[in-house]
Amino acid sequence: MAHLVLYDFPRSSNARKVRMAMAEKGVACEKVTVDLAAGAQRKPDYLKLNPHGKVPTMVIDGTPIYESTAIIEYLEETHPNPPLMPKDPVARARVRAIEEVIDSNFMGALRLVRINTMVRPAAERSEKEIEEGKRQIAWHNEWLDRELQGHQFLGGDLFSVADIAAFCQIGFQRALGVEIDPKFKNLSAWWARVDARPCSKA
Ligand SMILES: N[C@@H](CCC(=O)N[C@@H](CS)C(=O)NCC(=O)O)C(=O)O
Repeated sequence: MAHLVLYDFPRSSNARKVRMAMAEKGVACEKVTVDLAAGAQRKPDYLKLNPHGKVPTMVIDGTPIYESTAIIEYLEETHPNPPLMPKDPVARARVRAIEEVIDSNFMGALRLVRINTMVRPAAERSEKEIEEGKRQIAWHNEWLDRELQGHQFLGGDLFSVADIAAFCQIGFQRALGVEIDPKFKNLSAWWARVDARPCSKA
C-alpha cells in the first residue's frame, strides 16, 4: 500500500474534490495543511512539491503529484471500488468533459466574482466583471440542470467525478453568496442528493 500525504486547505474547493473522492473510496492518508490565507503555498519548501503554488498536492511514496483531476485518476486506478467513473467509454468521455468544463470555464466565472469581491483592493474592483461572472455562473447552472434531466447524477446513474467536481465548485459558488436558483429544479434536487452522501462532509 502506497504512503499518501495530502497537502490540503479546508476552504480549497479543489482540495475538497480529492477529499471527497478519498472519503467515497474509504482511502486514508496523512494530511498537511497549507495555509493559503497566510501565503504558505508560496514558501520555497512547498514550491519544491508543487511549483504552481496551489493545493492540492498528493505525495505518493515520496513523489509529488498535483492537479486534483490527476490525483483522483490515480485514486481511481489504485482503488477501483467503488468506481467514480462509468465503465462505458462514451459515458466516461462524457464525465471527463463535464469535469473539464467545471474545472476550467465554470471556475473562471467563479474566480471573476471572487477577485472582485474578496481579493482586489476596493478601488480596483469592477462591478461589470462581477456581473459578467454571475451571468456565466447562471449559464453554467442552467447547463448542469439540463445535463441532469432524467438522471440522478451528472454521469447518469453512477455517482462520478463529474458530481464531485460540480459539487465542490457549486459549494465555492455558494460561499461567494450566489445560491442555486430554485427554478433549476434538477440541479437543486441533485445538490440535496449529493449533500446527503457522507463523502460531502469531507
Ligand atoms: N487546477 C488545479 C487548481 C488548483 C487551485 O487553483 N487551487 C487553489 C485553491 S482551490 C489554490 O491553491 N490557490 C492558491 C493561490 O493561487 O495562491 C487543481 O484542480 O488542482
